[in-house]
Amino acid sequence: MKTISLIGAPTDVGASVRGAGMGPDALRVAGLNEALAARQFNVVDHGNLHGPANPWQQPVNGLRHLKEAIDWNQAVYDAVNQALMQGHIPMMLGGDHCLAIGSISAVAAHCRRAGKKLRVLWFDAHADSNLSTISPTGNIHGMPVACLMGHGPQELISYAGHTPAIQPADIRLIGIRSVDAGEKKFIHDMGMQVFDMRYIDEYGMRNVMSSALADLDADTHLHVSFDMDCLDPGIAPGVGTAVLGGPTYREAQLCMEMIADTGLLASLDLVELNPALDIRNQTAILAVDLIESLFGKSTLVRM
Ligand code: EXY
Ligand code: MN
Ligand code: MN
Ligand code: MN
Repeated sequence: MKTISLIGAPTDVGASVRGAGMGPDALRVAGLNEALAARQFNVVDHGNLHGPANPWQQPVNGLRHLKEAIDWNQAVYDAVNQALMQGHIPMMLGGDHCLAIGSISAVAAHCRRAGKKLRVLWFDAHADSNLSTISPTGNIHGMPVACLMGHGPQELISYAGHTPAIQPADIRLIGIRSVDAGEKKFIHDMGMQVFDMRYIDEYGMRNVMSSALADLDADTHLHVSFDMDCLDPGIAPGVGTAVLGGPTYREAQLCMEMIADTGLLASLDLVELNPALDIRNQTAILAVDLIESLFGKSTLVRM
């Protein structure tokens, strides 16, 4: 039986809207552990990591809370690395999306050790590809993709032991609909594949996911970094940076089911859930529902 390691990372230091630090416990209250156990996984909940409090400061040199973000990401890196070493599937429960720097750096280091290929599916309303010099906010949760690609403060780009942690060809951005001008240029310069909402509208989620999952093989480590603000705020109001016009419930379910069908999912981030802005924990309940599908629960009746 496969083991899933739940790793809570209760912080919002990467954001300027407070509340994402309560995400891990909201997911537990919504029944995450029980839902995974029902999918025939051994679930080990490591509880919540510890790190610095949110000092609630203005950005310095285009970066808000850099020191705190470094410390939290180190804690996430260590915990995810340990889970991978044990052959577990790490599930990092955020927390804001800056924490994906630590978790995906650990995954990248693992892939290098194991000689595996890496595919990261980054579900988000945002491109998270800002640099301190171009960010309109200085919020580090708007920068993890750039950091993983080697563009960011030294400490945030070097957890994996090699820089950049990942290559542009390793990642697919899905659901994007809010991109700053500087990010757009960065994405084009890097040559990343982006399935933005216009693309999803025109080609349909099935085709998008077929493309995003193309060219995987048994040697591929598939990582999903799921920002809850990817979803339409009509179904997922509990996020700090909501953007209208995201995927519907069925589109999101199709994504999860198509990923499950590959049998390659090996690590996950579930981030940006903000219980302070949620309605009766509905966004956490939705997250658990989607995670069940990601781990193989299917509504499929056809044989
Ligand atoms: N692009 C904006 C910024 O850099 O401030 C918004 C980023 C929001 C990031 C959210 C979590 O994905
Ligand atoms: Mn994000
Ligand atoms: Mn973002
Ligand atoms: Mn986002």
